[in-house]
Amino acid sequence: MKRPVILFVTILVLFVACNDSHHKKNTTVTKVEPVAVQAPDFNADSAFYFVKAQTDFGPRVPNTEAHAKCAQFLQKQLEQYCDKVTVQHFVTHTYDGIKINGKNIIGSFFPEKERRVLLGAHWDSRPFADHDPDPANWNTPIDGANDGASGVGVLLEIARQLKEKNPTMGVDIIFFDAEDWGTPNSQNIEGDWWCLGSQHWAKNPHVAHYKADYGILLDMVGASNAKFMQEQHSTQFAAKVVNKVWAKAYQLGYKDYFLNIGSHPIIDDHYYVNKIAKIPMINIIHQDNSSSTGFTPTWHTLQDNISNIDRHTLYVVGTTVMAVLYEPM
Ligand code: AHN
Ligand code: ZN
Repeated sequence: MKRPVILFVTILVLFVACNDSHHKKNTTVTKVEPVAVQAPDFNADSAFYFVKAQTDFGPRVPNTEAHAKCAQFLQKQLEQYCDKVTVQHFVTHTYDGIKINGKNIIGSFFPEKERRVLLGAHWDSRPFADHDPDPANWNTPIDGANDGASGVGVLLEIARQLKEKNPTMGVDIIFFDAEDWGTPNSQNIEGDWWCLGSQHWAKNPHVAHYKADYGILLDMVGASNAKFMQEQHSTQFAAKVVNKVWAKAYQLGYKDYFLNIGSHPIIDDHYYVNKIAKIPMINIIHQDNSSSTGFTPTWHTLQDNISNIDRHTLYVVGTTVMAVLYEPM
């Protein structure tokens, strides 16, 4: 080689070597820093598919064929992802005297571990659209895309992710049945008629002496621009869990969804889990103080269908819950 070429090659080798050592140094520095376990990426399309798969069965009203078929679907999905699946059958009756066959469907990761988190949503849908603007629909069952299916869809996607990348603690995903056969506003009937599945489970957990460190319930987590306020029973029973989840959402940039304001108490599945099973469980629920029902305008109407589900809201909720699961307890 001629001298200028040798010089050029020498410079090039030196440059590459220097650059490489610089690179290595950087890598080493990153490695010694304490790195939090990275949560896997929540897939919003997959979650949306899980919501639609449920509404495609039609309204999941207890004692109907759609309800039975959807139960099979949910059980099969959880069997693909979880270490153990338990289907808890129960018989109860509704405020209007109908005997129903209910199923709480539970998927567990690491059932042997003592430190656990309980995640829940209800999988049934309301038998009557009693808040529909058209009175002709007041006895028609609803799809419950948001009211029911959205929470279940997010949790199925979380189950799929947990199988791929195990968390350190045990996790139980519970799909409560018969949440939504509660008394219509128009009728003044006393009694605990909402949340029949969670009431049954709280009195008879699927595992004797079941305990969990904390719980998170998802209810109506699929509408566009959803607003999650700090629901009063959640802060009353599980303030630490509320703070943990809202802080994580803030850190992830979701302050427009998770508002730092309190809101009125809701009787929902988490209420009975707190009250009866004594597990501190919060409710991530979309409340809307500008509407007369306290919920979205589609609540308990025929408009609660798949066309009103927004993938991004599913993503925000799923990403937040998973980030909480993958951070140290
Ligand atoms: C009451 O209206 C008392 N509870 C609402 C719980 C609920 C119904 N969540 C979804 N649908
Ligand atoms: Zn409902």
